[in-house]
Amino acid sequence: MSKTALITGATSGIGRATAQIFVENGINLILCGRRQGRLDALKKELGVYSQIHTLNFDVRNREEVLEKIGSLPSSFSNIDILINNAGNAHGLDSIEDGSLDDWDAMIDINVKGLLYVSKAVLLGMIDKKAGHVINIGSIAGKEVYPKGNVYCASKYAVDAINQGMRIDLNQYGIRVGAVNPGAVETEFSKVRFKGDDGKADVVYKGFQPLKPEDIADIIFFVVTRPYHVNIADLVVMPTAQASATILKKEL
Ligand code: NDP
Ligand code: 8X3
Repeated sequence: MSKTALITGATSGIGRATAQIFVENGINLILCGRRQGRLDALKKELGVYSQIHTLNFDVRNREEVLEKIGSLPSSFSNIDILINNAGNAHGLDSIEDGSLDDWDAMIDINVKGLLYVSKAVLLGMIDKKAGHVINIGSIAGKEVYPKGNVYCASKYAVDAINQGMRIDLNQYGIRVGAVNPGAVETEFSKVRFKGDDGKADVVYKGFQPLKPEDIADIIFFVVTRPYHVNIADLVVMPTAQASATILKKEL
C-alpha cells in the first residue's frame, strides 16, 4: 500500500522539492503552508502522480494545527512520514540590535510550530507503533555564527528535540532523524532579509550552493532505507562550504 507523508513548508524550497520527489515515487502527500495559491497549484501539478491533500495553516497557531491535522479525511489520516520542514530565519543582527518580532517569529515557527505539528501527527504513529519523523535542522543548529544568535538557538533546539524525540519514541518503534543543510538557494534569504533581493542574492554569489533538490534527494534516500535502518543525523553542505562561516567564494 502507498505511504502517506505530511510535509510542512511545502510551498517553497526544500519542502516543495521533497514533495516533487515523493509524489514521483508514489507517496501520497499532505502538503502544508500558508500560501493557498501555491498549495492549489501544487495540488494541480503533482496530483497527476499520486493523491494530494492540502492544508493551509500557520504552524504558530496551535489550535489550528491540531484542528486541521486532527480532521484529515480517513484516506489521509494514516500518516507514515512527517517532514518537519517549515521554518525560516528572520533578520541577521547582532544580539543587541535584534528585533523582538524576529525573535518571536523564529522561536514560534522553528521550535514551537515544529512541536505543535509533531504533537498532532505522533498520536497516530504511536497507535500503530510505526512511523518516520524527519526534522529539518541546519548547520546553524551545529555551529553558532556571528549574528546568527536566535536563528541558531532555534536550530539548536531542533537538534535537541530531534534527539529527545528519538529517545522517547524508541519504545514505539518510530524512526526519528534530522537532515541539517548548509547553504541552499531557496526563498530562505529573501525571508531573512525581508524581501531585500540585493542582500539575499549576495548570499549565494561566488560559489555553487545546494539546490533544494539536492536536499530532497537525501530526504528521499533517508525515508527509503529498510525499516531497521534509521539515519539519525546528517549534515549536508555545498562542496564550497566547510563550516557555517567558511565558504570558498570566487567573486
Ligand atoms: P523557504 O523560505 O523557501 O521555505 C520555507 C517554507 O516554510 C515555506 O514553504 C513557507 O510556507 C513555510 N513556512 C514559513 N513560515 C511558516 C509558518 N509560520 N507557518 C507555516 N509554514 C511556514 O526556505 P527553505 O526551503 O530553505 O527552508 C526550509 C527549512 O530548511 C527551514 O526549516 C530552514 O530553516 C531550513 N534550512 C534552510 C537552509 C537554506 O540555506 N535555505 C539551510 C538549512 C536549513 P508559507 O510561506 O506558504 O507558509
Ligand atoms: C540556514 C543556513 O547558514 O544561514 O539554516 O544558517 S544558515
